[in-house]
Amino acid sequence: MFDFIRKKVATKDPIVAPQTEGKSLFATLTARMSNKASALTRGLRELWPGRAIDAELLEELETRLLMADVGITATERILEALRQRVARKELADFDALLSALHQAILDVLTPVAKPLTIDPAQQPFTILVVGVNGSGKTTSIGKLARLLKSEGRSVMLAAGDTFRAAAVEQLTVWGERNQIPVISQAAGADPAAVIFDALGAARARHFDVLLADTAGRLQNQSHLMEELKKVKRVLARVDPSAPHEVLLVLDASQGQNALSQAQAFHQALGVTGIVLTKLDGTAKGGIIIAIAAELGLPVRYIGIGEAIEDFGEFIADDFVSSLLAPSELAIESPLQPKQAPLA
Ligand SMILES: Nc1nc2c(ncn2[C@@H]2O[C@H](COP(=O)(O)OP(=O)(O)O)[C@@H](O)[C@H]2O)c(=O)[nH]1
Ligand SMILES: [Mg+2]
Repeated sequence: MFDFIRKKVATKDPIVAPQTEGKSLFATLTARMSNKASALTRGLRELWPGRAIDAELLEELETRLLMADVGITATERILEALRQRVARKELADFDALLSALHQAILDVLTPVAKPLTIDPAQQPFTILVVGVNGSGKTTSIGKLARLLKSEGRSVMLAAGDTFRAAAVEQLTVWGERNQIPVISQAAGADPAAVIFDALGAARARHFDVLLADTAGRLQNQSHLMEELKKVKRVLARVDPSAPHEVLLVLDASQGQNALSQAQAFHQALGVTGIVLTKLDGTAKGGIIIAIAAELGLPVRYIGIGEAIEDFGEFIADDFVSSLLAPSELAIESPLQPKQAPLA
């Protein structure tokens, strides 16, 4: 609990060393995810005291996977793997089932757990950030900028969401927090022009990375996709290899909706990487398994809260551990009875 408060206070100061990066990012995620009522395995062990792993238990698990938005394709793959192991009598007890489940999910996620590599030959390495309104684009840009800066790279931001004045302001605030330049124009300006100018400026000033923010909502979806395609074309005019990454930001709590967004953006723009945000606020983290099984797009980063350090690379094994963690690990949950200190 105090650890949690300390983290919250620390976020006021962006210069403070990251506290939730690497392993501990997933420890935080475990705590935040297992607060959610529909954790995949909650209560399952108690429902099955001393019983063999049978078809009924597998069916219950199947229902829970579907409810956690794992989707039909991935759920079938996972269940098939488990059924085979039950048939081979490899799963003697509940713990064996859990570790088989862990492995089966990992088999789906491992191929997509590909961190973003910034090619230094591409200068600036241009990342076009796309996604629907509210998915967490601007916030993720702020967090990613800090991560890249902490790795010693110079970063510039482009305020390509010109649809709302507040969007430019929000990005400017992230630029100030990270002490990095933001290229912007007035609201209503042509986003392609803003991002074109930014690429020119980042090139001239030898920046390592350019992160371009975009709008998530226009008159309708085809307007949005046309605008984003134009941004891509214009970038390629400055540098034929740009953008080097089309990073799609998805809100995990959107469940199956996130999957259809991924399909639409991928079809229009050729998405090369995914950021999955708001894993802290949902019991539906399973959507990433569905996306992995359906689209196979690389998952680069995850967002696990609003604070600047609540962000990091996607590590499949750690993610599965968070997803399957027993609820007792929900140490930060205010719903958990406080433990008396050991005297
Ligand atoms: N809980 C939580 N909130 C997030 C996360 N990422 C972004 N948000 C919040 O989601 C809201 C929308 O984010 P924003 O970056 O403005 O979305 P955009 O419209 O795609 O640019 C803001 O209130 C963010 O603080 C996350 O990983 N967890
Ligand atoms: Mg935004």
